[in-house]
Amino acid sequence: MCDFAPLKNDLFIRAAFCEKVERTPVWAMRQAGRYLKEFQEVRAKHDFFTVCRTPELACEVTLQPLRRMELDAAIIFSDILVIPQALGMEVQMVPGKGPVFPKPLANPGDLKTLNQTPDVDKELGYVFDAIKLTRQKLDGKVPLIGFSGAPWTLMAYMVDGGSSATFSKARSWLFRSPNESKALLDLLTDTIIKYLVNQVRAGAQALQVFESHAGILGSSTFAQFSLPYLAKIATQVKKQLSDLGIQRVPLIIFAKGAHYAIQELSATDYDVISLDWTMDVKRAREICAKKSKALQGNLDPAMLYAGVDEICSATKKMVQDFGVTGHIANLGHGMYPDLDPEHLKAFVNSVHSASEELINSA
Ligand code: 1CP
Repeated sequence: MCDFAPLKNDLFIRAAFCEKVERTPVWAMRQAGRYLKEFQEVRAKHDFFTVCRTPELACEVTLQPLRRMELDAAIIFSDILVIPQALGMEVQMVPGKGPVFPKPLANPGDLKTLNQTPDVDKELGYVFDAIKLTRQKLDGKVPLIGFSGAPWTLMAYMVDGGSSATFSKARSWLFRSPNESKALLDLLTDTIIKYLVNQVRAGAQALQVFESHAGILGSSTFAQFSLPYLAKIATQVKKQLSDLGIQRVPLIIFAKGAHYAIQELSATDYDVISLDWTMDVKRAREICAKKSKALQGNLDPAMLYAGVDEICSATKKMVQDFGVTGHIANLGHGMYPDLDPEHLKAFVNSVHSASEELINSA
């Protein structure tokens, strides 16, 4: 591992491990992205995956939101779909449409077209290089988060071939071809474990796993096709990092829409359970406090369309609902492209002021 500057602001790490903080740390999913005009300027010159694959560009867009506001963490700029690419699939990012797979997995027979033994260091080395460069440039300002898509969410894109409201093709696999689905989920899980461990070896100081499409699975389908893989990722990443003698890093799970699984998720090795805005904070707190898990979230991103005064009062209420121990403030999902950066800034500043007020009044 490289030598990097010590952390000047470790609020995020302390909150993730439920340690004492002097204010609540805050960051936003998709804090780098299209709502920033400086990001759009980079994107006007370079294709989406060129930005991901060029460490100087990925580093630059990672740092852009930190120049505008007092965020307590950075997240490396990349995409969850770099894993299907590493397994040999083509993915295009079509402006206005999102990700498109020209040749999705049409039937389970297509599994044999995937690279079963991907060389993660070779195929995804550009992500590790971007992480190293960004750690250097951050110079200890805030921690750098690495991430991956979760197996089910990646399978959903690989089978449906792009965004979908229902991911009905991928869901049909789960019921018509459960064994082949599990073979695909196993391949993804093993690849994700290597990918996340190597992100930490490169310099990532926390990891988030995005199960963005948990909500379209029912609780028993989730229990069969998502949870075991999520659990294995956390256990194995922790074990392998410990075997390598690397200091523990917080692991965050964001299973969007998985209301029914908060209890089960709190029994895995993740340190932080990330809530979307539809989830009940009080209930999640009760469940997770028993397991000493921290929570992340969960302001409705659409709240940032409101005026600054409304944003401040909603944020204050959110900070009070979660309490100041074991809470990382975030939105309940990513920033939308047409949100005003100044409104995100109002959210960030309100988290800081409301949590300081709460701590000082205690
Ligand atoms: O043309 C563009 O610039 C595309 C916009 C864009 C951006 C800015 C995409 C396409 N991906 C990203 C970056 C990205 N994606 C990050 C960057 C780091 C940061 O948070 O600042 C991260 C963490 C992701 C993760 C990601 N990609 C997820 C999980 C988070 C979530 O939103 O649930 C998912 C589902 C994707 C797939 C994807 N990539 C891009 C889009 C528009 C989508 C979503 C497609 C869909 O809605 O189904």
